[in-house]
Amino acid sequence: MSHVEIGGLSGCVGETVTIQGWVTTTRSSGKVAFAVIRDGTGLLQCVLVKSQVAEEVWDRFQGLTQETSVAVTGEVRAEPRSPGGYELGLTGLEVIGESVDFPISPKEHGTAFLHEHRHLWLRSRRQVAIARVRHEVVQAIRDFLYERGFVCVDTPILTGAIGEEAGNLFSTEYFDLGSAYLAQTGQLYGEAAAAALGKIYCFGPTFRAEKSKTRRHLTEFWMVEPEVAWLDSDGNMELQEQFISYIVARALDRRAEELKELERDTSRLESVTAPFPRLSYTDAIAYLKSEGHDLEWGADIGGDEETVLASRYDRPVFVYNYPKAIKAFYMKENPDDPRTVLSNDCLAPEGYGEIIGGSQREDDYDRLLARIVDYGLDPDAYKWYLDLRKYGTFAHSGFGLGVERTVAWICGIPHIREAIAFPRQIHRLYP
Ligand code: NSS
Repeated sequence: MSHVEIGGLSGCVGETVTIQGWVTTTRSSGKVAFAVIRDGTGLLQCVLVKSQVAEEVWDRFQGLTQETSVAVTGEVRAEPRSPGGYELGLTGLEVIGESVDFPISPKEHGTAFLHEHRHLWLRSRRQVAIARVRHEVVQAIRDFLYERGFVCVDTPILTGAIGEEAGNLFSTEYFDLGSAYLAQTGQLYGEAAAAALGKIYCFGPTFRAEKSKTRRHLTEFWMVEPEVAWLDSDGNMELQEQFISYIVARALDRRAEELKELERDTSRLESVTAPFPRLSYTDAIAYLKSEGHDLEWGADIGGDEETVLASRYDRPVFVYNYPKAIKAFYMKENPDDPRTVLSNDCLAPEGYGEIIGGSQREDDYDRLLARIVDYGLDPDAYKWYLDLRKYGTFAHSGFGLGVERTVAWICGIPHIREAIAFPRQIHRLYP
């Protein structure tokens, strides 16, 4: 007799094994009883025949409730009609931990209630499916970059200067050195590392004190940020479309079961292949105006407008070369139109909006210094960053892909907060 995982039962048909897990559902006819057990690797139906087991095992079985943790022993049988394809002819049952009145029953619960019980809600089938898709996305990100020779460089979370914009910083006291900020991005450090290693990426949690309560915003989210020396803005978009296509293909290939559990229309993902359509900001504004949207050149493109633009295509679309005034200080001025910068957003279809922001970086010392001053930032805090333009400046570009937005899109879930195990939002710090 041995302890095995449900996911590993294929080699155990005919053997007697013990499985440890949690009870999801039970039913009994009086003579035969069933329980579905899950252990994180799969689901297993256990069958118990009253006349064939000791009385105390039968009685204990009748007392099982949702989420009781158990060790079940029995013979493994192939059973194509069962979830997972196997069944356990139960002969032994040990209750490890009771579960009285588990708060999340199969009936419908409100969103607020579910989020209050996020630590338990994670066990539900949909949430498990989302977690597995997320895991695949993260692994695909790392594999793609590894295969292409990118070096992972971990950048600091406590930082001394603003990375992205002043409006949504979290700050904390830092000993005698004044304020430290939780990183909004690892990019600036990534640029330094790109000068050492050529192609790098950083991948970690990033923080934005977003006051907005939209379905696309978290205050803590995970971002992967590749940074590449000697790459221009066009090459940057090519890298992005290959990256996204690879991630989506991996999820389709390896997480088909989970996407089915989530009832995702995967035909909408199958069309996600490079190249992606490209639309200049100027053309995007012209199109939106022609569709009756009330916005002028220079305005930011909001979530609703992103949805309108993206819904024209069956795959993500790039909007490139935004006005300088609405973008971050580090983006390179467009030599063909100095009102704009060499930047791009990548908008996912089906209303998911911006999943990537990227740009070519300003590589001229004087221009960058002027931008830093223009944005009201303290040049002293960026002395090290300016050094990158002083000692062997180099054309370089990079981008940041938001993991939760990407996962929400691939899973087809309406709100980003289910794409991370414990979401942090303006009104949520518990659990
Ligand atoms: O602000 S970004 O557009 N760009 C950067 O941070 C650059 N420093 C990236 C770079 O070039 N290395 O954010 C990038 C992505 C954006 O497209 C979203 O997918 C995601 O990060 N993002 C967010 N996800 C969830 N919640 C919030 N608040 C959020 N903000 C950005």
